[in-house]
Amino acid sequence: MSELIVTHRTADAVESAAPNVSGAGAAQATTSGAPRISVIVPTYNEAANLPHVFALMPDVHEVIVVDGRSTDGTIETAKALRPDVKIVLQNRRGKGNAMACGFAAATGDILVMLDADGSADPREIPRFVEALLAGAHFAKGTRFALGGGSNDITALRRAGNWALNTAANVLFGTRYTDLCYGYNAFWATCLPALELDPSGENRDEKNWGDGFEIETLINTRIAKAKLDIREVPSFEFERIHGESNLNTFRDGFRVLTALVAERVRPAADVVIAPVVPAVPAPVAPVAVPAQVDVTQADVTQADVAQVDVAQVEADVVIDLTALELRADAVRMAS
Ligand SMILES: Nc1nc2c(ncn2[C@@H]2O[C@H](COP(=O)(O)OP(=O)(O)OP(=O)(O)O)[C@@H](O)[C@H]2O)c(=O)[nH]1
Ligand SMILES: [Mg+2]
Repeated sequence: MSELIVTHRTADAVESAAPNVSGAGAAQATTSGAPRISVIVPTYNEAANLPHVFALMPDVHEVIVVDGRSTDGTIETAKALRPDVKIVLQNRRGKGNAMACGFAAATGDILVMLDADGSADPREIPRFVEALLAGAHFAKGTRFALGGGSNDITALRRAGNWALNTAANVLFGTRYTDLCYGYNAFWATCLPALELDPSGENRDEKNWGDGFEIETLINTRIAKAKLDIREVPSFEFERIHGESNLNTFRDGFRVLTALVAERVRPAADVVIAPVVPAVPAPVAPVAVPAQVDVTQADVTQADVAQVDVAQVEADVVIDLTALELRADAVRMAS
């Protein structure tokens, strides 16, 4: 299982002070207790790649596969690999529509966007969660920061991404380094600011926003809502099996169009409450070794209740399930 280096405890629930907050999940900016993580995985003929992707998945609240009428047994493979997987059938075409349908079906506090082709490493999920627990609304993956990288991107796509990224930063006052990268995570409370529309009858076509421009729509709408954005270094691997669905010029043009359209489109009429960074609660100190590896099997609530979080916070390596136990213990202690 992947490990999460805990530097922050989950925040207590906070009520939004904003009068015109609306939409699902808008009542509070963060969650009480350990956050539930929903991983949304869009799939179009990814049966051969799912064994690799699922094998690296950390312990999460739910994995949602949003399928776009695959013909290679993607859905059956997903169910066989992970009986608890949630399958969502998108109602139109395109990755953007798949993501909107997946977000709408998610029940977690944190939504993680994860490609199914083996290019995104699920073991990086804790990094994204950590940025969100530290106070970000939106944790944006980047291949162009220290610790990130790619062995998939071509020189042409790198140049195109750079140009579009620069345009986005000029138009929206952002400091993104990797506009066209789809590995991101955000608090579910931010969904109203994204104004995605997964409604409507089944149709074998795309609406505007249903294609690969989805990431640009999310990045720009998050910026327009003035939310807290933090970049997270990420390494992109080569697609393992199958063909890319992205067309460099056609989809690059959709991204450019999205930048212009979003610049003139007003921001969503919602206010998303700030994320309260997790802070340590006062508990009785105990002596702890400099480096403690904690696994789910090792941790009991009684153990956790005695730990001086402030003292060991930087040194404790703990997995996601243990984080949940710790949050319970903190609530019991306070
Ligand atoms: N449900 C659904 N998923 C899609 C659709 N198009 C692409 N995907 C998925 O979205 C993810 C990203 O698509 P890719 O084809 O890998 O495109 P990309 O990663 O942007 O481009 P590459 O760098 O060339 O791989 C993959 O998991 C695809 O299976 C679609 O129309 N519907
Ligand atoms: Mg890909």
